[in-house]
Amino acid sequence: MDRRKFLQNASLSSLGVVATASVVGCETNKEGFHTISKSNTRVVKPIVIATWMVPNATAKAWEVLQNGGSALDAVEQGCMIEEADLSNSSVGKGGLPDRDGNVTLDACIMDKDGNYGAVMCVQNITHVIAIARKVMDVTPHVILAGKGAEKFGYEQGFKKENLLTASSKKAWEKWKETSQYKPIINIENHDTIGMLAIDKNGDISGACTTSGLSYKMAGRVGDSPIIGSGLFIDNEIGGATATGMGEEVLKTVGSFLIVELMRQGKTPQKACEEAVRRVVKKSGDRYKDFQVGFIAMNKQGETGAYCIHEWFNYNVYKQGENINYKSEYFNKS
Ligand code: SD4
Repeated sequence: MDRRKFLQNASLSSLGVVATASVVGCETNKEGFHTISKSNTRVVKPIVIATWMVPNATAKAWEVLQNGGSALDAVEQGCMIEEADLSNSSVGKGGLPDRDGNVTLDACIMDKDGNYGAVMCVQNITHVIAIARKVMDVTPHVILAGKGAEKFGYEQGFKKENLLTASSKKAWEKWKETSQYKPIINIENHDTIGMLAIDKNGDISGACTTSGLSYKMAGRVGDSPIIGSGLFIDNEIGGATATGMGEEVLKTVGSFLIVELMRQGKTPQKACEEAVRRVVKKSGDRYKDFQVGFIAMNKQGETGAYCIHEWFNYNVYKQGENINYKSEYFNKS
């Protein structure tokens, strides 16, 4: 896909709504897509939405949903595509390391019943999203960190791997020449994947996986694995997920905020805009130097996205089309 071929989101954000109807129920339209109707809107489903240009990941999630899989399986398998993609230097194997040269990964997953699993600061295992799912499914806990999470991963059958690829190692060695820590908007933070899906039953789940900010301090954890910050799902309302400077998302509990704003009646688009404005307001002038982007989807299948600086983009897969959209943004100066 041509990276420059973006579509503007604003006018398209509610394309999930395809017709109006006064009935409430579930049926199949003439294209074979299942629809739900709530109050007087009818919504096409399934739908997948993910941060950044990750068409292979959304395609995988879509395939799972089309085969009748759950939103939970879809987001897990979709995220695993990026974790295994060595060209994505913000996620999984091939992720850029911390200052000491160690690749440390964060991930979380949340299901329709409000269950949550997360791992943080995990080394030597590629598919941390799948470990997060195991934390949710088979432990009495919600979060496992560091060595404990890694040990749990091996116990669950995950294999040990060197996550530092030759090109990431080269980039880190170059960085060490100056050792200057200065995240660059849309470059250094690019491609953390946050994904939301709504399945044929109308249930929503989400997942988020990242290697975090490159050249971070050892032990640093961002927003991505933290419930309510990097991801939040409420199956009554919808879900939201974040990308960009985790420290700033954490301070506003951005994803939870968006879901609560949707609960109060805001569209996903308006809720994302409000969350970005909160991040900006809290930061004083600092927002000029960092990016934060949110995506959201409500129970009706409407989607939204907003960010601070231009060039955040996201993929939506629905009605058989996998499209990358350019997000609306705050800083027009
Ligand atoms: C973090 N939010 O660790 C992540 C980084 C990110 O795209 O989203 N990169 O702060």
